[in-house]
Amino acid sequence: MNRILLLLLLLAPSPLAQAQHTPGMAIGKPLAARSTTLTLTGLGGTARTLSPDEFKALPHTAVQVHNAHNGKDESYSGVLVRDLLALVPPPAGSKNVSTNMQVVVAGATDNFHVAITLCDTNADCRSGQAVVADTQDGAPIAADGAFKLILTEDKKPARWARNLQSLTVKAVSAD
Ligand SMILES: Nc1nc2c(c(=O)[nH]1)N[C@H]1C(S)=C(S)[C@@H](COP(=O)(O)O)O[C@H]1N2
Ligand SMILES: [Mo]
Repeated sequence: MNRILLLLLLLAPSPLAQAQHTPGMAIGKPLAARSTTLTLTGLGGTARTLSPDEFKALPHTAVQVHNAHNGKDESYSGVLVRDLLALVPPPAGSKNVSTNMQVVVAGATDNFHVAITLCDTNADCRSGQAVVADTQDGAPIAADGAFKLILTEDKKPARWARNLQSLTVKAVSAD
């Protein structure tokens, strides 16, 4: 009798085993918390944190991309990084920094970071677009977080950031 009970206990799915198989969790990707807010920080430290609802209210752009990583064509809608950075302008009277020497560091919840340049965000400089997407195929982005950085026309999605939670403008120096 006790043996049967023990057997049943061993066969019963443990909470730990269930946690390892949460539906929607991508296999093969490291565990990352789902991003739920986006913090924008401009030169000089002006900062603003947007909730998904505040983000949704901003003008959106639709993009069609080929994801070379999974071989699929994907459609996203989101806000141009350029428009987001316009929400955190440098304080009046701050030192002028050449646009060539400003980078935008995108941060994700799993501590993935990628730096893009202001040229990457500027339609007058680069034909590809830099967009923070909040929907994919018309639905809120699920497993990849509330926000995902997409750079169209990159050959690989290596600069795309899932679970994006911050965009920080930084001035870099030549030495
Ligand atoms: N948050 C986060 N985003 C990330 C990464 C990561 O490790 N963490 N890896 C990057 C790299 S190197 C690639 S190739 C693509 C892979 O995206 P996918 O697994 O969604 O196809 O995501 C990019 N974005
Ligand atoms: Mo990659």
